[in-house]
This record gives sequence, C-alpha cells and structure tokens, in this order.
Amino acid sequence: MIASQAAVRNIEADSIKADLAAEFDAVIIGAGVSGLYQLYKLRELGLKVRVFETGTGVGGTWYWNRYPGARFDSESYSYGYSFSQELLEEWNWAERFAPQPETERYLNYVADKFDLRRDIQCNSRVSAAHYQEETRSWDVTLEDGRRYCTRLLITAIGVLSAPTMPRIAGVETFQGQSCHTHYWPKVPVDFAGKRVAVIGTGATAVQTIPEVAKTAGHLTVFQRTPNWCAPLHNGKIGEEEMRRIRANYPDIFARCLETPGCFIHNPDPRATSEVTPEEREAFFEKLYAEPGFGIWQGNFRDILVDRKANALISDFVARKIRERVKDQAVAEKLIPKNHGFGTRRLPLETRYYEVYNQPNVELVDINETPIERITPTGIKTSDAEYAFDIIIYATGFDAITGSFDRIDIRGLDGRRLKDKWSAGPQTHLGILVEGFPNMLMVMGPHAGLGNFPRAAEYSVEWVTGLIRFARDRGLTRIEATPAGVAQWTDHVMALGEGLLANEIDSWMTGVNRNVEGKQVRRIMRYSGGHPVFRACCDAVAADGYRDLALA
Ligand code: NA7
Repeated sequence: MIASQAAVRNIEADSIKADLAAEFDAVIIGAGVSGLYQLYKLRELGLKVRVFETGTGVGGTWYWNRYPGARFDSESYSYGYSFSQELLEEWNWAERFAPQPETERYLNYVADKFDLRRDIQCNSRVSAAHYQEETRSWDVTLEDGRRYCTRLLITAIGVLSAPTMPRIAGVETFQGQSCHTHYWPKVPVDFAGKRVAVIGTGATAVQTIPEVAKTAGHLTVFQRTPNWCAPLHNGKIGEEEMRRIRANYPDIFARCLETPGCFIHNPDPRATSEVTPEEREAFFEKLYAEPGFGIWQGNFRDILVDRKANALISDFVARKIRERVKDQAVAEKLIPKNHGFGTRRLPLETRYYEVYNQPNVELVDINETPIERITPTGIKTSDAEYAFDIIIYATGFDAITGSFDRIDIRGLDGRRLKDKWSAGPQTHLGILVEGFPNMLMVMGPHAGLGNFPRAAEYSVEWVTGLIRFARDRGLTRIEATPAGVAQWTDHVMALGEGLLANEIDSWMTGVNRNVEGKQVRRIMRYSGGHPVFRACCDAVAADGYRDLALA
C-alpha cells in the first residue's frame, strides 16, 4: 500500500517535471509599456517567450486606469516608443497630453503592428514564481493554478500597479457604487445628479475631480494632505503641428536622453539666488503658463535641494492658489504646509482649483474632521454623516515594490523576495537581485525612473543585451553578486542624500499608510538622473558584465 502510494507520487512528480521542462526561454510578467517592448526585443533574439498579463487586454497602466480625466503628464510625443521609425511615421497624437483611451489605442496598435498578441496570455495573473537551482529555471504559477517553466523570469510589472484601498472601517458595507480609480469599469459611470465622494488628492484625484464635478449633483472631496499642483495646459495637436513633431522626433528623443528625468524639460542651470527677484518672478510666471512638467523639471536647479529656493517657488504657487480659489479658507486648506513644492510627485491639473468655486463641490479636511467609517449609505466623519451614491477611492498605490510583494517570488533555497526587501530594496542596477538567479527586472526598484517609456526602452535594451551576451556564450545562470549589490545600493543611498523629496512621506519614498510595514521612509528611487544611470549600466555591459555571476 505504502509502496504503491509512493509510486503514484513519483509518477505525478515525473509528469510535473515533464510539463515543466524548459517550456519557455523567457516569461515576461506584464503586457504594459515595458513588457510589450521586452517581448519585441526577445523575439528578435529568436527566444521562445510568453507574456502573462492579468488584464483582459494589453496596456498595463493604460489598460487599468480608465477613470475620468486619466491622461499623460508627459508630452504625448515624448511618451511613444522610439524604436520603430515606421511606428513614428504612422502614429498621430491627437492631444499634447493624451487621454487614457488614446494611449490604450496606441498600445493596442503597437501590439497589432508587431504581431505581439500571439505570445501574450491575458487573464493570467502570476501568483508565484519559484527558482529551481537543479534546472536553473523558474517555476511560474498562475492564480488559477496553471504552471509553466521558464529559463528567465522578466518582471515588467510597473512602478504604480498595486493599488491600495484605505484602511477605513466599513469599506465593504457601502451599498452604493464604489471603485478604486485603478480598477475603473469599462462602461462609463454616470455622475449626473449623483452625490459623489472622492477620497484622496494625489495626481489621480486631481485629474478626476474636475471631470466628475462637471456633472455630479454634489461632489465632496476628502483631503488628508494637499499637494502642490500646476496647470497642465493641454491642447489639441493639429496636422501641421504633428508634421513638425514628426520631423523633430530625433531631437525630441535626444533631448529626453539628456535630462535627468527623460522629460523634454531640463533644469535651468541657474540657482534662484543668481537672478533678481523680478527675473525670478518672471521665470516662475513663464513656467506656470507653459504646458507640462517644466515648472517642476525645468525650474531653477536648486529648487528641489535647497530649502530657501524651494520656499520661493512654494510661495509663488501658494499665491496662485489664493488667486484661483475664491473662498480664502478653502484656498488655505489646499495649500500644502508640511512639504515644499515638487518634493512629492507634481500633479498637473486642468481647472482643479477653480472646481472649488463651484457650488456643487465641497472640500472636507479630514485632519480637522477624520473619517470614522464608511457606512452603508456614505461616509461618517467625526463631525457629520454624508450620504453618497458613489464613492471614488483615489487612494494610490503600494508603489515600486508593492507589485513584487503581491507575487510569491522565491529565489535560492526558497528565500522570499519580500523578506529580502523587508528593510528596503537591494538590487544591482535596479535589474538584478542576489539570490534570485535568472530574474531580471525591467524598471525595478533603484533603477533610473522618469518619463516611463524613455527609461523603459533603455531598461529593456540593457536586459536584452545581457541575455544576448549569456546566450552567445552558452551561459544559463545570471545572478547579481553581493559585491555588485552592495556597491549599487551604497551608490543609490548616497545619491539620495540632500534631496528634499527624500525627507517627505510619499509613494516616492515608499510610504503608504494603508500597507503594513510601509510606514518608514526609504530611498526607493535612483536619483542621480537617467544619463548617469545609463552610464553606470553601460559601463557594466562594456566590461563584459563585470560584478555579475554568470555561469
Ligand atoms: P497618490 O499620489 O499616492 O495619492 C493618494 C491619495 O490618497 C493621497 O492624497 C493620500 O493622502 C490619499 N489617501 C490614501 N489613503 C488614505 C486614507 N486612508 N484616507 C484618506 N486619504 C487617503 O496616488 P495617485 O493615484 O493619486 O497617484 C499615483 C501616481 O500615479 C502619480 O504620482 C502619477 O505618477 C501617476 P496622503 O497624501 O497619504 O495623506
């Protein structure tokens, strides 16, 4: 009896092994901006690749975040892929800052144009990935139990893709419609005449609030921390302008590669103290009147590192808020007091401040009157009970490492990535992790961030270069070394010193009060600027991938 049971188990084990035998050269998790391009590049190498995507379609961030008002804060023409001249010739951007439907269309167009879909498996959430040293491969499990085996595991899971609901009692008891902005339904939500609540005032809320306020019967915004915002100044792109953009693509992309954040905006070489107060004011006015992130990324070089300089731009924007909001008590609530301008990710807005002049919009400062609970009919604060038809949770993400934490990733000896990173991420170049051989992260923690596709294209190309190098030499095991990780982590930590943004709670410093263990600020991002990041990665590659353990 015992013997036959053992035999059955062996047969099962053998058949699992057979199923798992080197099914794929590479599994890519995520069919967003970086996953799509990674698939394209690995196909060029002739690899057998499978992309697993949770959504029913491609696009990642631009598939999920379909809330009203969702759009780029990067100039559209700086956001598209640069790798295909044909694609650049064919695609016309309709708006300076494309709305979500346009971007989702674009990414679907890319998937079709390059015939990517045949290797993309949608409706497939990866729940676990375990490294097997005997076969130098990864055993990947989907939420529905299906399992696959792959030599390489490539994470293309984004930076802001693990949404978080607020930890407020009674969320599940609400009887009306409610939704986190990330999981917005595909069918339009009708706000006409409805009583709507928005919780949160980050970049997402700042985009959605003016849209919802257009038709809502009454909109109540629950604000915990106001953010400094600046005007987006969106506009249509006509045929003539698109022709000019197309002719300028080489310059546009070259410029993006020169700037720290891969945006078209470069910091002004002057310090605030090097100009007269009149010149400074005129420069701030000019930036405030211009589209996009110029006021954040193209401002005087010291505003994000020098307290006095930062106070000057903060005062300027505070004055703008006071001018734009009629009720000065409301204006004061909207002006951040605990952090300076640009030290959190800058939300760009379209008539955000004017919304608070509308009779159907109300701002509730939940520091004064905390939310006690969500009730079946609405929201109860310490001061009042509000009735709502719809509650919108614009409460953000477990950023940067959150999407890794949600997959049971285990490396050598079953060690969990989540445990390894419990005190903060440790990587080599933001791409490799010691103890997790053959796992490569596209846009991982401690890698150069910024205008996403610009940074992602580089990451994908570097990862592809490493895979080509290993393949050409018959190497089947790629791992970071302790020395490489220590060196990179020290470098990233040192760069983070002196940056005002690293002294503030935000998703950029890994703080999310809705997630256990994420209350402590950490250096989560590479802040040496993308040109320096690329130089570091290029040097490693040029030196035969020094400091990596290849076998
Ligand atoms: P953010 O910028 O992290 O904003 C989340 C907002 O939700 C922020 O205002 C939070 O207040 C608020 N929040 C979170 N939890 C609560 C609770 N429990 N109660 C009240 N308010 C809460 O996320 P977004 O989605 O807006 O933007 C993320 C990025 O996506 C953005 O930067 C772009 O890069 C695209 P807090 O500030 O924590 O006090």
